[in-house]
Amino acid sequence: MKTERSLDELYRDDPERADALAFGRRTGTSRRGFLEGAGLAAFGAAVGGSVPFAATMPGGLIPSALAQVQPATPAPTPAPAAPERKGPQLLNFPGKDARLVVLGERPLVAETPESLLNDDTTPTDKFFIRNNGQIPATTQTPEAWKFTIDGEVTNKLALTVGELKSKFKPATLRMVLECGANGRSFFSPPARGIQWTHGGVGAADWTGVRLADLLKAAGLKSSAVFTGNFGADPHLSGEPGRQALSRGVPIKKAMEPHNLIVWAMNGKPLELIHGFPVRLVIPGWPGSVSEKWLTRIWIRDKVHDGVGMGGTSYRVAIKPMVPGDKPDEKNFRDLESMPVRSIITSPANGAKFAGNTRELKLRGAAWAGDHAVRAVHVSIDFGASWRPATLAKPTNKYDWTRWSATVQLPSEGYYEIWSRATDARGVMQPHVAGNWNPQGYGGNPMHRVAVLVA
Ligand SMILES: Nc1nc2c(c(=O)[nH]1)N[C@H]1C(S)=C(S)[C@@H](COP(=O)(O)O)O[C@H]1N2
Ligand SMILES: [Mo]
Repeated sequence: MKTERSLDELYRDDPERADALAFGRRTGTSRRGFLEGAGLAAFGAAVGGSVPFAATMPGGLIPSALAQVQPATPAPTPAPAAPERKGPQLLNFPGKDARLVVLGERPLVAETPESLLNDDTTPTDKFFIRNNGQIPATTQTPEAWKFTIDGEVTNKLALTVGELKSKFKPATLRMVLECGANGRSFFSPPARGIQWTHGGVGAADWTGVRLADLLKAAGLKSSAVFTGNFGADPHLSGEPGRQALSRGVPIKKAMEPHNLIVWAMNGKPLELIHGFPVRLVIPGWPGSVSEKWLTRIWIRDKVHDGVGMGGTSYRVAIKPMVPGDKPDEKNFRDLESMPVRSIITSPANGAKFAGNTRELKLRGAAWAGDHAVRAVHVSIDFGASWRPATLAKPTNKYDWTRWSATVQLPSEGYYEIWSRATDARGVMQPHVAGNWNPQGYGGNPMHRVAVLVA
């Protein structure tokens, strides 16, 4: 086999052609689909080790070792002749870990590499950031910050944070907050928007008052249908009165006892970037319903129609659509519960181990929106065999499930570790992001990390 470029350059520039070279796919012939012969040698050279489970390595799948560096946005066409290797842009933000990856600068968006999510509770400095507008300036003392609950209520509430803290009973819960578009980068053809991998997620200890207690105090009328959540962040354009994001949930979801209006994250006052002085945390659903810098909850008599509702925003296809097709808006429904997902948080993708290593200890997390996690399985042979991981008990509903497993390696070489979670209903993570939709919601393929034992 003649390679004009190294296999990893080829994978970066033209994954399909690289797969064809490595896996011996030829136009018009049925491909073998497995790594053999010259392709195996070239692949081994590119990743720096032999592939013990080459016999079960499927074609058509970019090896994880070569798929690490993804451009933030789909490459422009035509591709430049000699693209320079661009690593991820790292975050430089006060109070934040400098290894977070910037996915957008205006508005500021950053995700957490999976290996930084190895703590049972995600430290605030490692927690992902998702803004849709500007970061508001808050000069007020938090206690004086006012928010209202109005609309279809019998007793409109206007509360300061001071009153919220003194008049209602607080609760602290460890709960997952996950961006609705987590996993978007795995869609093919690429979906529009911020290209999240698996890192738009974290599980923090949230302290606040139950939203249901406040809604009861406000007295919901029988006409109450939906919440409309509003925050103080100015729109990117700076136009006064224009919302950056204003989503909501049906009253039934709003009344669940885990929803909180929080002022503390991991035992400290909320950081400004996470919604200081108060935000909603409505777990299990797209993070966008957890309004930061909360100013108002407008109880609506119909489905809320704020910024980020309707169209194809935070919505998935009801009937599967042809990937890349123009959407028919009537074929969409709101994404409610987030899908089941697992991540491997140790070892990190690209980790190298001494050649005599024959046992690896794995750690990770799994969660499934409104559902519990029933099982997590891991594979080191490209999915030919799976073994169950040990699950730790979540601290409460909407906490993630931490998992661990030990795997034995037959020899040195290149391995991919795959993790796959199953929710309480028996729904499993797929190999690839399915149910394509233009803005890429619901993409939850298995997580894969590459390790080299050499
Ligand atoms: N006011 C306001 N609230 C918001 C947003 C926003 O842009 N403005 N972004 C939402 C989205 S899309 C997500 S995923 C979460 C992210 O919360 P974090 O930045 O604290 O991680 O906040 C949500 N709340
Ligand atoms: Mo989000």
